[in-house]
Amino acid sequence: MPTIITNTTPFNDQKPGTSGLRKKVVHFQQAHYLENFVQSIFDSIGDYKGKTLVLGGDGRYYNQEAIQVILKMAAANGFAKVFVGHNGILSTPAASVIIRKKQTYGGIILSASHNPGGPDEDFGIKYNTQNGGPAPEKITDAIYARSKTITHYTTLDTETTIDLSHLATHNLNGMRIEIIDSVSDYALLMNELFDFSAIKDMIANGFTLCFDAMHAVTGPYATEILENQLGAAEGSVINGIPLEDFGGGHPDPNLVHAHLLAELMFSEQSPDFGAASDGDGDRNMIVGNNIFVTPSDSLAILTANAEQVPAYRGKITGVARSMPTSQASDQVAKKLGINSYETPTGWKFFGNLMDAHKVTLCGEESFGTGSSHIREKDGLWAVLFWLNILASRKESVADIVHQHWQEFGRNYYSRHDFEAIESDKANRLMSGLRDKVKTLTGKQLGTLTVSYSDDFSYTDPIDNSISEQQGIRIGFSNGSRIVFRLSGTGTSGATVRIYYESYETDTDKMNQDTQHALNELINLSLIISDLPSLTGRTEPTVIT
Ligand code: VG1
Ligand code: CO
Repeated sequence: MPTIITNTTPFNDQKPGTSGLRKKVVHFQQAHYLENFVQSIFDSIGDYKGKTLVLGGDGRYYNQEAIQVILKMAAANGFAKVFVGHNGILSTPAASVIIRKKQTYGGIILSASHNPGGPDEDFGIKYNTQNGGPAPEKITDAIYARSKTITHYTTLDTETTIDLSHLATHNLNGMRIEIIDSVSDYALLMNELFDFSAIKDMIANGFTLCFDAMHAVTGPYATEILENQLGAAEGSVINGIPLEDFGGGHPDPNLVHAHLLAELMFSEQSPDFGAASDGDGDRNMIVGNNIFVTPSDSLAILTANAEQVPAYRGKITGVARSMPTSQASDQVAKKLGINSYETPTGWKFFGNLMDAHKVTLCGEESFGTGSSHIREKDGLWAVLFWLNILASRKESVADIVHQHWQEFGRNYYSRHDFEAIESDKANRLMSGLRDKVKTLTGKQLGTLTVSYSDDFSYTDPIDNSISEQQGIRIGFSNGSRIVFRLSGTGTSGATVRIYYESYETDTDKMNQDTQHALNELINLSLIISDLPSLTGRTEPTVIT
């Protein structure tokens, strides 16, 4: 029988960040903490009684326990049905596929994405709505408000544990639970979008690849699609078994954290193509033999080559990028005569544009690319899009990238992260910048002239909602930019992110070292922000 639990401290004390609530596992393990947040979600999403939910996570530590808690609460709160991924596993994009395909009311995804996992590391929870995308700010704000005042939650008074390890159906106090295959609906959709037979032929003719699943959620998805369906040699997927602590690694697909793959791709033994994905499978890194493709370039290249892919041929209405993402995709949109949008960081801002058919492709500099096939970014989808282009153009990754720069110009791009900075110092840095940008426009800084400077504010073109203070932008008359913002996904201290971009159309200057090409902007950013004196740091923690 449903019971109501009262006196439920501790409450959530933090506004959910860029994608959901993320905290240390021990924080979630406090009595009532997870329950309070789940009840806050239920209390903020409208009339869910008798409806269906999707539930799964990236397999990190505490995934299984949290699923049992949520199932009992969903039953006690009156949901009719829950689809749960086999063994509790669902990648973020697969959850989005299933919400859309089964037309459920929404879904709960358990993940802290690229953050490390394990008893001393991070856990997270996010809610997706019936379009399959992250809840918009209106809902996340309501969840947060509720989580601060909640006084009770409803759950079942039972010790029952649902077996997640078999594909079966269960009845929990009148609610139906269906344990479903985590991979099949997703793999089927990928088959519909891409020319699998062309990719299969390319692989059969000797094309080699390496996919690093980083012991995170994409292992089973990549093994099924790349090895079983497309015929890549066994062992092409490395670190393919999901582990609760991701093998002790940081499941973030970049050259720093996926260093084994990076070393391979820049060695004599390099396969033709390399890729990696993150904790929950929504990010991707693309690497060719001796060449790393920046995520911003990747978005631009996919857009420029969409004609090569059956499902996208003649169907691209526009492309959207998050504000800190380089302007490479803007160049392509201009040439193709399609829409282009600049949104705040976080996938939730793309949902309205895709629902309204204003854009087809979306991307972020943080290794996120996706399309309107779902409402989340999608790591393996980006890998398959690249493989489809390679199969169709029959050129190498390096050739395709170099030709792209020749045609559209090259946007040198880098992000410098300063991690674990005391929050008050980081806030002081940002408020100082907020004041400074008011007077920078028109000023000469070194060899550069500031053409605009502001704290980015976004008005959603569909629902007119306004999101303010989304990052400091300083744009220069030659197309270069510096962007400053604070991370919304960390769990200890603050992370200051500084993004640099410069635009080069001179073909003789297109093969410089990136950090060298951005040197003037890097020095300037430290002067403008006073970062060294405010934080005591001079070197970033991570450069991507
Ligand atoms: C980071 C990225 C952002 C991305 C977000 C969620 O956010 O910069 O582009 O949308 O992570 O990605 P922040 O606020 O730390 O910069 V994921 O793969 O964690 O869903
Ligand atoms: Co992710």
